[in-house]
Amino acid sequence: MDHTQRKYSEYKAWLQPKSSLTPKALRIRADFDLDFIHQECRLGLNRLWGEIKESAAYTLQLKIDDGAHEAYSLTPLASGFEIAGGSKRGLLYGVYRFLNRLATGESIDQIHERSAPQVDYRIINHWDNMDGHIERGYAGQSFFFAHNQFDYDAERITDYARLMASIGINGICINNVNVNKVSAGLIAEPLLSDLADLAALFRPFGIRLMVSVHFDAPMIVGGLTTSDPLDAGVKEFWRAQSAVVYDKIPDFLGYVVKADSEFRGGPEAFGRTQADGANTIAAAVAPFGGLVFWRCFVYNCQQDWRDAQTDRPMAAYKHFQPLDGAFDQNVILQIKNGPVDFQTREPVSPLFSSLTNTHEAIEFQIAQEYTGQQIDLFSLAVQWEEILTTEVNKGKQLRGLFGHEITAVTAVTNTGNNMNWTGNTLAQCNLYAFGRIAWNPDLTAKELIREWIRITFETDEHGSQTIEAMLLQSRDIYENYTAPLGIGFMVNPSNHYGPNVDGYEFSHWGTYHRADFEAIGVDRTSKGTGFTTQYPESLQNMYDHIATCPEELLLFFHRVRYDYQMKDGRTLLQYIYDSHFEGAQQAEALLQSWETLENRVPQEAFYSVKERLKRQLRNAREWRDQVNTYFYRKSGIDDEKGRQIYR
Ligand code: GCV
Repeated sequence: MDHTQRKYSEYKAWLQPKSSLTPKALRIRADFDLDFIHQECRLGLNRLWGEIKESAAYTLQLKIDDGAHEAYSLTPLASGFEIAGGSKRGLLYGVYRFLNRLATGESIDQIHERSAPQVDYRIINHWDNMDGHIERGYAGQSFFFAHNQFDYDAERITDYARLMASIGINGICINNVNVNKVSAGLIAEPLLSDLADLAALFRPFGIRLMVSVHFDAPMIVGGLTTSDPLDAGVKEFWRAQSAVVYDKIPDFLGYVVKADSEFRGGPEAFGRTQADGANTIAAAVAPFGGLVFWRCFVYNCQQDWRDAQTDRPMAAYKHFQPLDGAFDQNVILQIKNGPVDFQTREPVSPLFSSLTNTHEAIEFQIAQEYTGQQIDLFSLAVQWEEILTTEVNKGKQLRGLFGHEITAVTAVTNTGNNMNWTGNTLAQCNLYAFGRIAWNPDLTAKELIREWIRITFETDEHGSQTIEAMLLQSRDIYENYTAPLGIGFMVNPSNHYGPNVDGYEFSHWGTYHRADFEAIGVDRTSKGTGFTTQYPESLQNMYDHIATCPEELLLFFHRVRYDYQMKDGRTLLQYIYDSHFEGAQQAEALLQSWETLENRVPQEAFYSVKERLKRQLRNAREWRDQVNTYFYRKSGIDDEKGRQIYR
């Protein structure tokens, strides 16, 4: 990347210079041994205010106090300001938070905050392959790898590390969970030394690296004839190889493992349990304080569509719930937020309410695989707020498990080597929001979106209100024109963008809507596949009964006739027609709103977002017409309002 690119405003993301702020003359003083943080603070103030004017009359004091490890406090004093952290990392977070609050336009003396994260591990997962291609990547190629080796620009990595640390991220897994023969070698030389060099760039920012490992590494890397986790040679391989890794990178965070999933090897291939597999690897990293993030995305991806008994959302619970309590202390089960796969609308995975003796990580997807691929606008903060405030047990919300059962928050990132990191500049908001909710799940979508707009753009009232309204509505709009009421999928197979109502209907992936001439959906109640029985009783009852099931999840839980009367009196079919017509209209309104922002946001961002909103509109119309025509052809029932449905 050349230096002219770094000048683009979108590259700076939420760490923007500001011309409208009033600088304050001050002197920064730091305790002994805080040079790096001092330098970050100075750099940040210079960015916001221009060159700092020194004044002995006002002191910005940076210090370590006796607070919790990652906690910080921001306190205005009589003639100065104090940023304190429970450790260097806590102090660094305090400095970034202070700078971000200044960037929103707050004056120093209004800034008063004490904060500590609710979970210890806040992690970004890259699905970067070593050939440079990113699985489900919508923002270019990897900025870590190319041509099956490390290939990065150290300055960009430093900028990335700062961006991530500024929102509280403390762990990054750099490679795809679908590990291949090349990336399996990341835990051995010669790649390991390169990994150590990369880890050194992240270290000052308090970010520890992880890699995804291949379950069959004992065979691929170690040359053994088995990967059976109970085999003595296999255990020794993991122990010895991990010792080599930790010798090179003492603060290495650990491994992510996708096993027995989508054609990956795993313990079940050897007649062993998920716990046998996870514990063998965990035992190898335990002496070094390492962790194993063991993914629960385990299901039969070779299902016969004729088989109506097997119900994919039930799979993770079936594999893992019976093993509650059987995992070692340094194993964290990494569970996708929903039981299927990052759809526009799903219930919360029943594993969260049913594992009580196991460390859990919730896995979100910032990459918009099924939610518009960073072309269509989709504010994930809105979706995450709903997920986090969903009741999971006896009135307790999912976010109430943070810091207890849930000890880590992870997400598949939406970044790549595009100059603006995320392809769509507005998708930076999702990355920002992720870090912030991982730190504090009580933040609302509205707060997060506002904060992001204020630190990212220097625009007028109309500009910020327009962007805020667009982002806040974006999730409902996308949902309106795509698959209705939690039914999911209906996307083009493989690339997962654009409509294809029956695209997955006769495939082996276990994702069926089973629409016929009078009804649609899978009965997942206790009288159907039994999926609802995986929830605590009160939730089971709520989901079981069509009258109490949240309407937005109607087609996730129930098989419903097209003439079923919705709460507002419309039939299900009419609801589908209406929401699709409305969604396409709303997509048009998004474009019109954005067009009013010319000269109110940086030019590159204006044109690139506009281009994407045009593509979104084409996509929305295609979804509207394909979905409406599909249901018209199935049901033979006209739209009550006589709008155009193609025959
Ligand atoms: C990395 C979905 C995606 C896959 C992904 C998988 C996973 O199936 O389509 O690309 O693989 O999830 O989360 O492991």
